[in-house]
Amino acid sequence: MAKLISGKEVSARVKAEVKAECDRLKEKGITPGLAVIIVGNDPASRVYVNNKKKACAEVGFVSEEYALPESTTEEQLLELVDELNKKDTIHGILCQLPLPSHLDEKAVINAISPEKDVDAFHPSNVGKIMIGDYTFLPCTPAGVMEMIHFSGIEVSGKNCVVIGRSNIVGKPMAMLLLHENGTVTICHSRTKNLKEICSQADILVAAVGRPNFVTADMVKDGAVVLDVGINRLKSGKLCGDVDFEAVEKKASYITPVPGGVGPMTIAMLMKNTLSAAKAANGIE
Ligand code: L34
Repeated sequence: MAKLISGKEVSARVKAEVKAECDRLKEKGITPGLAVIIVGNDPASRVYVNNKKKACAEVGFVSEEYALPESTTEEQLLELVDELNKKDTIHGILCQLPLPSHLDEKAVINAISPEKDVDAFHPSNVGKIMIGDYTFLPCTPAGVMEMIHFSGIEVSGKNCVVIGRSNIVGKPMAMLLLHENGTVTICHSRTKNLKEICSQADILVAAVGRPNFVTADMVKDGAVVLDVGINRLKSGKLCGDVDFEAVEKKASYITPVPGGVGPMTIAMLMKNTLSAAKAANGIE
């Protein structure tokens, strides 16, 4: 039976560290500030943004929410980003994705000042990650790495398989595992022999966006299984990409959904915002 890696527990530890550092910054008169932009009425985005605001309050940051209507034009959105880029009290800017389809996500990401890009989605931050010289790590992959470290799991020399190749999760996830000397394979919708490749994995990361995609026959005995998926079933129930009940019987470690990678994403966002506030004030 696998050990559960609790995102609730690990994220609480990360947030406690961030809070302690935030308290020290406040003694110097600095309060980290995060601006969160949300466009339209996506109910999942609403939940995630609320959780981000709650985390800011927990660690002592100021958060500003910019909730824009579905009808917002690209020009209006870029204007807001520009304003926030110039605002001294704001150290991190995040535009919650996905955006309504008439808005160009790339244009918005490119407009955010790389110093305030706490998602690490800007091409200049993506490039820095590629060469292993970074200020910010993208929150979800960084959260997965934090769970691996917390559990004392060694990545070096391990077969790591990432299912999914998105810019937000799959690609940077593979890069972070590679930086720790994992032997990394990225699988995607065109991959042949998916089951064979996955069942060789010592560390398996699922970021597909399909409920129960990873079944027990795809998992090696004793593998570490990290589930990035958050799928909403018709019943309203949340589930990951992994068939949890069957896979937990084979894996050595597994992350749950909810209460797994999701809370870690938010904790790492707090960590990035703290780093941005420190950098903006010439600290470290
Ligand atoms: N710009 N867009 C930007 N940055 C991000 O880092 C994100 N992401 C993803 C979607 N769009 C984004 C998030 O914030 C996914 N994501 C995210 C954040 C928080 C949670 C899940 C995904 C989360 O709090 N999950 C809870 C359950 C929440 C619920 O009840 O729905 C959990 O326990 O998994």
